[in-house]
Amino acid sequence: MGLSDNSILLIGESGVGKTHYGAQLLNRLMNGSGKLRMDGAATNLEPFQSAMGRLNEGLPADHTPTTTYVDSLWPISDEYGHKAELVWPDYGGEQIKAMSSTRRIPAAWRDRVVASPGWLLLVRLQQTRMNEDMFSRPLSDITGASTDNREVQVSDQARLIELLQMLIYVRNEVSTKPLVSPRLGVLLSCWDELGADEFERPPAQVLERRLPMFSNFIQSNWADPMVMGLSALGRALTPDGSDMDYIAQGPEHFGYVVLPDGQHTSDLTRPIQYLLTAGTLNGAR
Ligand SMILES: Nc1nc2c(ncn2[C@@H]2O[C@H](COP(=O)(O)OP(=O)(O)OP(=O)(O)O)[C@@H](O)[C@H]2O)c(=O)[nH]1
Ligand SMILES: [Mg+2]
Repeated sequence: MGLSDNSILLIGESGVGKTHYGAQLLNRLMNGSGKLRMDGAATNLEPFQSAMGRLNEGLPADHTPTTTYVDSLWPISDEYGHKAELVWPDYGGEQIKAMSSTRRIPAAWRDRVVASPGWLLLVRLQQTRMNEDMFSRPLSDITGASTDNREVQVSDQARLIELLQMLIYVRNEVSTKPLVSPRLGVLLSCWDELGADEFERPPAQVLERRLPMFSNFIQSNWADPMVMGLSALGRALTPDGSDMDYIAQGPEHFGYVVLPDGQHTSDLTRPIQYLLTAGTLNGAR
């Protein structure tokens, strides 16, 4: 069995929170209070360690350089002693946007897409625009509104759908039935940025409200897509001044995951546990 059997393909454009989640997740794994914990020596921790250092000072970490790609190897085990080797990447999110806009997938990415049994897509709703299109208004309203030479942009929902379609295509999944493999998880990141009316809702409902076309796409193409919420930090941090609570209590006391039923838990390992459960972790093979 290759290591890649337990890799998670973490997919997220720039600024969605990949690095901060990685740092907080690593911290939780090492503290061992969640469903999954570190079980052995992890390697390639540099990108996350520097982010953890910043969080310890109550400050946010930096944007990851565009060309960076690092795979960190984390040997983990669950509460029943099942072991897995998690391959957790950190990279500049522009690589994802470039794939969408050029419709080209670099060879290294292609291998990851083909090999990984689980895809975890991070979407930050605050960063996605809901364009007016024929799904939100009658077509006649829209075509009447603006006229000549308008720049046509693909909506954020359409871009996310195209991205997943490209990845499915590369993987050569030709079945007409909803996909069972790869498993798909959608994590709505920076959940703390949502308004009070959405904060307590189940994540799948929020996704359906905000990105209805994308939500339909994943529900009809995957047999059992997971949708969860994530606030890796629990609140916003700013580079202008240290968050004193972070310094006093430590970053491990902040951050939560919103489970499919809308419940909040401080166990940041839950989305990973969920994605791996159908694979090797529970001894299915
Ligand atoms: N409010 C809030 N902000 C967050 C959270 N997680 C990350 N952020 C902020 O979101 C911004 C982007 O987070 P990163 O983790 O750097 O995003 P990334 O996906 O690694 O981005 P690239 O490195 O550019 O690919 C940073 O300014 C963080 O402070 C969160 O849970 N809540
Ligand atoms: Mg980053």
